[in-house]
Amino acid sequence: MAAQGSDGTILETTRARVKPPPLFKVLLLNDDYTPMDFVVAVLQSVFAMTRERATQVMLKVHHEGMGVCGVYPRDLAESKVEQVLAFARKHQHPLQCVMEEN
Ligand code: TYC
Repeated sequence: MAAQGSDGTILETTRARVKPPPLFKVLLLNDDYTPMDFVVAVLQSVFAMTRERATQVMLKVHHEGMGVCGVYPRDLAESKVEQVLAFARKHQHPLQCVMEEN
């Protein structure tokens, strides 16, 4: 908030608080049809994971139903989801990917 001083200067009476931008988790969902090695390849190419890390995440999704691929600002999360879905569609796999506010 601002107030006017007696000499006309503007005084800041409170500090401007700017919220940090919201972050979104990108989640991969399990299904019964997408091959495991395809999921590993997607995680490596879209999320820049090593083969070892991608295998861990894929197995977590396979056993637990979903898993976090990464946490990003909105635009980047939307782009990652689109890349995964486009790649899956292109290869006719039903792999699903969603984002959720953190
Ligand atoms: N459940 C799949 C299978 O047995 C593998 C899989 C893992 C699919 C992770 C999707 O997000 C996924 N072939």
